[in-house]
Amino acid sequence: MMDSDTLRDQILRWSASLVGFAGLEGVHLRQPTSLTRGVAIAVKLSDPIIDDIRTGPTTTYAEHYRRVNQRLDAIATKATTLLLAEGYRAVPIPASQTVDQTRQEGRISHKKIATRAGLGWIGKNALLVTPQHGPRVRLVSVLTNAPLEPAEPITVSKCDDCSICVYACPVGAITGMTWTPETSRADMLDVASCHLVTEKNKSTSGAPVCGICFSVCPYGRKTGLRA
Ligand code: B12
Repeated sequence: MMDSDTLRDQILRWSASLVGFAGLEGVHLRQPTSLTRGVAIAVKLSDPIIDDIRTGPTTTYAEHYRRVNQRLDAIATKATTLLLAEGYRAVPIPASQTVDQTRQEGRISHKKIATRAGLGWIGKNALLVTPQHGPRVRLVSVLTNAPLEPAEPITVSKCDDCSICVYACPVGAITGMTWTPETSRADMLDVASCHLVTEKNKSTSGAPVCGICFSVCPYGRKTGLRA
């Protein structure tokens, strides 16, 4: 029998920064599943690397992005192996995989699993913002039928009147709308403009990244932290 604390402690020992368990009953996912729990795993990004993102992504950030994705996928694979060995079903969702290019969607939204797992809220920048590290985290998820204790979902944004990310976006892709679980991504973000700029950055930085909207967030910065 895999209890929640044992699994959380093990995943943290694999050097994850945050772990939470989401109850998936009644939650709409792009790819429907009979699995009832989502394990949300976050790895914190390096502050000096993120602080260096000013007018656009650096090659160091692009490399960090790749390495952190590899680390997240390795942690998710290990957690899956552990759950399978205990007799449960488990499916790792890749950190960074777009399965629908037209709609720009992954198989499952890590951000949705993460808010349901109590890790944070969706900021005006349309990213998961955690109390501990702001939006300076990357995410991965594992779906399972293990009877893990689900967290209290987070449903309220703490961005308040802050709009720093809205003004910082180089292509004006962020609308500034305050998130609730009913807010659609399209209400918050012009995905086409954001996608265009991340693709353009591939040729200069080496990866489809930007990062300005999470670099400027006061919740992640060591100076001027709001909470
Ligand atoms: C496709 C994709 C993109 C596309 C589209 C962006 C987007 N926001 O969807 C493009 C190329 C533009 C992009 C850009 C970026 N991306 Co991207 N991207 C993805 C990917 C692969 C899929 C996203 C997806 O399926 N979206 C579908 C929509 C419907 O869902 P969503 O946007 O995830 O979340 C909405 C809903 O879930 C809802 N919601 C949240 N909780 C709940 C709860 C309930 C009950 C309900 C009903 C709804 C709800 O709120 C959100 C906003 O409306 C994910 C990885 C993944 N599998 O999740 C990474 C991911 C979202 N990207 C990420 C990042 C960091 C970026 C960039 C900063 C680029 C970079 N790395 O430098 C930019 C920032 C864009 C931005 N401000 O949002 C991170 C976000 C980390 C974080 N702290 O949140 C992710 C999670 C990758 C990862 N492994 O960490 N990305």
